[in-house]
Amino acid sequence: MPDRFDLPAGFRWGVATAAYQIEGAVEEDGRGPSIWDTFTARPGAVRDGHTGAVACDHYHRYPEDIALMKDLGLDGYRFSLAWPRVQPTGTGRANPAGLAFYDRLVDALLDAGITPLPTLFHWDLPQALEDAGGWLNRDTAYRFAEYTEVVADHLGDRVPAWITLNEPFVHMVYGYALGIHAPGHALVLDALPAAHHQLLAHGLAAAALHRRGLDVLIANNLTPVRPASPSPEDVAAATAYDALHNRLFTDPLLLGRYPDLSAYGVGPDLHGAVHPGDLDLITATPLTGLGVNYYNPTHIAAPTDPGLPFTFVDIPDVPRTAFGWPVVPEGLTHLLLDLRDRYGAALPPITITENGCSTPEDLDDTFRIDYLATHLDALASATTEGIDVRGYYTWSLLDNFEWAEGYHQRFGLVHVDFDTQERTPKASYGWYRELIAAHRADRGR
Ligand code: IFM
Repeated sequence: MPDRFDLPAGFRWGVATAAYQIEGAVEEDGRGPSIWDTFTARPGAVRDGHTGAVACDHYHRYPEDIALMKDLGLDGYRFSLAWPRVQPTGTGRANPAGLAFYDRLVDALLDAGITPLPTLFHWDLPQALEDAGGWLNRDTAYRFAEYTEVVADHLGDRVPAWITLNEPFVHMVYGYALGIHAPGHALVLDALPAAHHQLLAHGLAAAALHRRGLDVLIANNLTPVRPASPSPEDVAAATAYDALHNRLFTDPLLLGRYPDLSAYGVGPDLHGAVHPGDLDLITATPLTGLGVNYYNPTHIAAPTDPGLPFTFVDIPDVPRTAFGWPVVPEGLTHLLLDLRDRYGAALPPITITENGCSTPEDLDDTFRIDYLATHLDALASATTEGIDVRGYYTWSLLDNFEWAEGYHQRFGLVHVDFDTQERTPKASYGWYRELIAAHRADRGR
């Protein structure tokens, strides 16, 4: 008997991936270098010196991967476009061979009955733009709008909905504040302009999509933040962390203002990055949907050193993924209820644009099935409380390049042998297929 969850009719089932994590072919057909090509070449930056040069070779094997998706019975496929494939230096004339790859991909998806849901930016900035300052440079937002126009003009006849950015919080913190991801800057709070310029880019791109009659989403990595204790110090620290992780990237979009960052000694113009009129630009095009990437909650206590106004606290007595991330499915229900409490009528319909876990390289896969089942149950609880959730895209279709962890963290429903590129569906793949079929049998498409 397949698992069943109380999710609405018309609920959309999908999987998610990203270009640099699966495509490979980094020097083919005129693709320009991205910040991840540069970063992975830096000794010690990525575990065991792994790079995305070949990754899952999806650039050549996409027909096989789409056949796997068709067999799963998916409604939608979330993937990202590599900006440096489309505009090798991040600006100017498009690279026809780069666009042709996405033509082939989109057409093959549509032939398989799968709706493409592309993300425009999933962290692989053209290196030439980084050389000009990357997301610390306001001009990158305008270059992003130009790139959006190029791809929307090219694919907008076949692709109805677009995600502008993936996890601008993670890109800012890991890429600009801590230096763990490309482009590798460790600027701590001086990274904040990279948050605003990404949001400005979202606003400009959203307007360009909207002018073409296309739907607009953003995929934010959100976490329910809880204080380690009811003490005023822990509560204040949790409020400060929540402002940085969640509100900084969602308040401007839904409320048209930045949250209070005074706990960080930062004013509302984020170190001068916010110009008059910017917040109007960010909110001018309402989101068709909010993409939520959920992995785990965060527990916070008062700071133990003077650097930042919070400290992370372990969540005790819960299972952990291979990455060491705590598994707390009910955190997803709490997160969605928090969003409704916070934004009320301003909250657009939600799509879970990522959720999944890394596991050891073991085809038994019970851990992943439990993870997905418990999170879908938590999602169903939120929908029965009236939260409008339209779909679920599990991360990820394939084991792939997990950024600073290289190929060590395996998130796929499908095992990839990175020596031979052989794909082997895991038990969770069969479970997900049955689940989708059962949902359709119960509720219709
Ligand atoms: O692999 C990443 C993805 O690129 C963004 N969200 C989280 C995933 C797992 O770490």
